[in-house]
Amino acid sequence: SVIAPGAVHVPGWLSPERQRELVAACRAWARGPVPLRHTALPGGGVMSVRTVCVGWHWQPYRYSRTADDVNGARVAGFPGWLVELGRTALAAAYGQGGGEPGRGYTPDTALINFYDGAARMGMHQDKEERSDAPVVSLSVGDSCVFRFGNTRTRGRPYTDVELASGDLFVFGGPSRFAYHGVPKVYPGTADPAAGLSGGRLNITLRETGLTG
Ligand code: MD3
Ligand code: FE
Repeated sequence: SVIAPGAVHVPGWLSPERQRELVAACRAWARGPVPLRHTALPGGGVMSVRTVCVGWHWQPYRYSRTADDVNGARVAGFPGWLVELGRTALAAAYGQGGGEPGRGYTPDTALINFYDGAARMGMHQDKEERSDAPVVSLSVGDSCVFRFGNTRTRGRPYTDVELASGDLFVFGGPSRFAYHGVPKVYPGTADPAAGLSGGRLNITLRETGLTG
């Protein structure tokens, strides 16, 4: 369903098999070359979510190829099957045109966030990318409240949407630079078939617009 212009929610898009494959891939990335960890913030705090990146490493507030704020290692390469998954997701949300005729979607980074029952993500915009290509979000495991706001302030007006295991959400066009966050996770709501024993996994695919 369309939540706002360019923001499309497709509940249950990932099959249980696809969810298990994603969980397995994320487990492997979480072990290295850069480990899953709480991202350190410039003010001295840490995010409650744990994150690992593929393709490009995100740290507040830039992308690099090496995880200079973690262990200095070069991040894992972005696999071709994840590009294909991104394109299929875009087609499912926007239709076969992909929303942007004449231009292929080629995500080159994935941010993988793991939420335990207490983890949250405050309202923020994603502005580090040098591209206005859509962001593809895939959820696995426990359900959560996803808060989708506006492009001007982190406060109201916003819309709360429940995201469950297997859901696809695409944010393009005017929604690409909207404030958004995750104010609550519902522990114990995951479908065991997804292969996660607890918590919530969110994978976002993006085009950084960077080269090198
Ligand atoms: C709307 N992640 O990684 S996914 C993030 O569930 C992030 O882990 C949340 O916000 C999560 O930056 C929300 C949905 C999402 C992701 C990126 C967006 C919505 C977005 C970028 C622009 C607009
Ligand atoms: Fe975000």
